[in-house]
Amino acid sequence: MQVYMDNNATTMVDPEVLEAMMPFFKEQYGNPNSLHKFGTASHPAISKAIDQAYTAINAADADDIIFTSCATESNNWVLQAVWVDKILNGDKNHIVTTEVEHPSILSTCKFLEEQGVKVTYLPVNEQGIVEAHTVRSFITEKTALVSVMWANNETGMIFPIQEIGEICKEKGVLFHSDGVQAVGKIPVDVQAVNVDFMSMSAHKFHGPKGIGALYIKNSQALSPMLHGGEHMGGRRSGTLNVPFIVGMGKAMEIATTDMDAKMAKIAAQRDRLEDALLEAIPETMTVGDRSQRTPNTILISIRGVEGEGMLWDLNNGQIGASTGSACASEDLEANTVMLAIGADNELAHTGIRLSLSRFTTDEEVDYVINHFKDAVSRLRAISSSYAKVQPTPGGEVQECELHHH
Ligand code: C6P
Repeated sequence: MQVYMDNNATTMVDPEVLEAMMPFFKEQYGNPNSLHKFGTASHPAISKAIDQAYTAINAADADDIIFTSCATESNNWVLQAVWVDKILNGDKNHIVTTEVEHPSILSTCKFLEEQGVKVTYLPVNEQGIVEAHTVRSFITEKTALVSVMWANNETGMIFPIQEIGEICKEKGVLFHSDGVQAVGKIPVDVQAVNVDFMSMSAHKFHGPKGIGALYIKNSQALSPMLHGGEHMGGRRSGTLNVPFIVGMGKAMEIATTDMDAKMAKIAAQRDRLEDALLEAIPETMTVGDRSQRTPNTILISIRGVEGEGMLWDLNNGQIGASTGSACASEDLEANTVMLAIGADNELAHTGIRLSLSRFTTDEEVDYVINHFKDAVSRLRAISSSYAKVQPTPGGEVQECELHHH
């Protein structure tokens, strides 16, 4: 058996999505900007995809959705455009974000700091979220933008976006949210929340990789990052990637149809997996209250079991998981969110992220539970750090910093 439990890194393309995309590779491959029928033939499919996308997040208008190449582009675009529009060509100088954003936000913020922008990286609480009052206390008259993720990729924790949106509205500050890990997993209604911009990536909800979007409330002005032809109304140039746009629209429609039922099934599997691991393996904890997490995510920490070793053992057992975000997993660094929550360095090296999808089966969950238990026994038997925290006869087991659930 092979089990893929890294759906926060990317997901399988839904066969229905792939089927919808296929005609646009070989048959209707014209450039949608061409005036001949090869080009114009794809227009209805593009319009349909935009409709599917804006309906899925309850945007007010089809013009509020701009397709990009990925969420990394969407995130870069918002931050760099706000810098140009409100800081270089305005009287602001400050951006507020969090310590636990994806690198596409954090690295762009570092770049902007080098250009003279002041950036505040808000700390998270012990649950791994930024509280709304913390956001409020750091907004100044010079703040151009607040950028806070909707849900965290490593823990699945959902941020208080509604309240943060209210604060930004009251203070007259633009609000961007990286919605990559929220869209398709929890209800996202961009009109119910005061959000000016929201980033999305299709491959997180069973669409293809290499296509994303930016929601822009009321199509408000935002300098383009890619200059060129008049694609997407001049807002994002580059020949439209028709098959991928069609795939993203279809994937968003499927993901948000009967979402409650789909997510209830995933949450039940996730809860069963989490309960079984916590019960079977002593000195194990998961990060963040389950009720405040996206339904598919577990970040589990196993005292004395180094995350990289665990991944290697899981991989040998045909299980795909990660120690945190996929883009940080090559550098053997401690889990950034666990560090931000206050875990010590050793504990922050023990995090394993398991993320399920609607294609996860009960048999796969059973398989992971069994393999996980065996892997932990194997690795603890050779772990010097685990030996250190074993109870001595009559002694106490060392307490862990994070909560047990
Ligand atoms: N996170 C993870 O393993 P792209 O790569 O551009 O499609 O998506 C980037 C991105 C942006 N924001 C968040 C919150 C994300 O989780 C990701 C992708 C993957 O966690 C790969 S690093």
